[in-house]
Amino acid sequence: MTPTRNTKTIRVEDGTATVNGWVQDIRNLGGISFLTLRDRYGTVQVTMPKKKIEPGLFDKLTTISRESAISVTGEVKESNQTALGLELIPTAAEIVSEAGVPLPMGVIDKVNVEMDTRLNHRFIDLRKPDVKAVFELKSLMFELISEACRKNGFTQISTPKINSSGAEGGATLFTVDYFGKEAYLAQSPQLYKQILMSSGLDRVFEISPAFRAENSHTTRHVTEFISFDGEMSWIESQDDVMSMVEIIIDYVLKGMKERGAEQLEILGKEIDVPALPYPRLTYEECLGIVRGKGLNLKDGEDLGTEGEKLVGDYMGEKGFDMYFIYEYPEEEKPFYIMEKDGTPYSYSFDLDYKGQEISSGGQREHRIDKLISRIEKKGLNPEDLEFYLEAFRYGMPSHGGWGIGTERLLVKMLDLPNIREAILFPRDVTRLSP
Ligand code: AMO
Repeated sequence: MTPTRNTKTIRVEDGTATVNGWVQDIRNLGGISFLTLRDRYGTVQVTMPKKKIEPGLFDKLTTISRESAISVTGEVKESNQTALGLELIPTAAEIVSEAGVPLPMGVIDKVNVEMDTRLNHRFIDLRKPDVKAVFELKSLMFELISEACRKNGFTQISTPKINSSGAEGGATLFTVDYFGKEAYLAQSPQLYKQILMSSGLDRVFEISPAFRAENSHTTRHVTEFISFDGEMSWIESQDDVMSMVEIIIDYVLKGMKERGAEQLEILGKEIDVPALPYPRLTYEECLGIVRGKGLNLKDGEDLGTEGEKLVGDYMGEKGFDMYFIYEYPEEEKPFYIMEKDGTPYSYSFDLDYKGQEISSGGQREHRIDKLISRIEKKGLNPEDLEFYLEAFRYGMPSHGGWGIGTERLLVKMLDLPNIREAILFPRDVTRLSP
């Protein structure tokens, strides 16, 4: 039987082989025609000298529309004219599914297609090797995150995405009608990963969708993203959390560089792996930096996109792409973050990568009385969070954790211009389909 090969596994020694793929291009030069067959890994040239190919087969393969899905069987011959060093002389072909004409957008044409058009026809956009490469790299990133977590004793968890309360503030909650009751899509696994700290599963991680009703039309906000969350018990301070985050990020970046080399080459990108430990700046220090660059933020004010970018420029000039900003004003941070007693600050941090926040985290308030005061201070009703608070009443260890926006991490790693480039089917204020 003829072996089925792809453009990565096909060899001259195969003698004959079947290759499945899409018709990328056909060139008819009179006596000879060439069909470029593309699959997941690359392309192979199907060479058709008119005199040597059975006429019905020749006609079939030279008139088929571009991007049709076909299966070609033929002799594998050495060739010094092709990148693979071989070509396929067809003996049989099956048209698995013919592509309509015209195509909604081109695959290899060198015209700039609007992002909206690309997203509307994402399956065809993904036929472009560089678009596909991003998602192969995203898959590798998830593999590396899981590996790094397991190596450090973290257990993978899954927590509910339809909930009775939010955790990250009311403004970005999506409401769902849950059999007549009001429910919310999870903004993060925050409350559940913390509850689990009281269970003895003392290091947990989750990679899951997070939903934010974020009415922002920017290149870094979407309404559904994949969050990588971690939570760990028995910490002495938030330093323990920052150290863990940097160990994991370092593992991921090194792994991407090594194991993603082929895809990175398709993209023409290199990943720089910042040295450990990542610099740590206090929020106060950052205020000084941005003020020095002309942005007059008040004490306690959020650094915002502009401030983050200015700190990024400052750190970039010093050769640092990745750095922590810690001890934010407690007013800026959610109720679950521990206050730095006697100061307006908190045990919280962000990890910024090339001038953009990719992660937030911190030490949590595990003392029930203080936690309840913080909930009230934020204008929330502790009764609505009773399912969460109960876990703090029967022996809750000190703990802390982080949430990383995986697409933001990937965007910065690959210098992509828009978060939508890192999401197969993005959801934003105006997009709900495909
Ligand atoms: P935070 O709300 O800062 O923290 O979110 C964590 C990280 O998630 C990413 N992110 C987003 N990515 C794309 N689009 C959005 N709309 C969006 N919103 C957030 C960012 C951000 O740094 N529970 C805490 C984390 C913790 O303390 O453990 C939380 O969710 O990269």
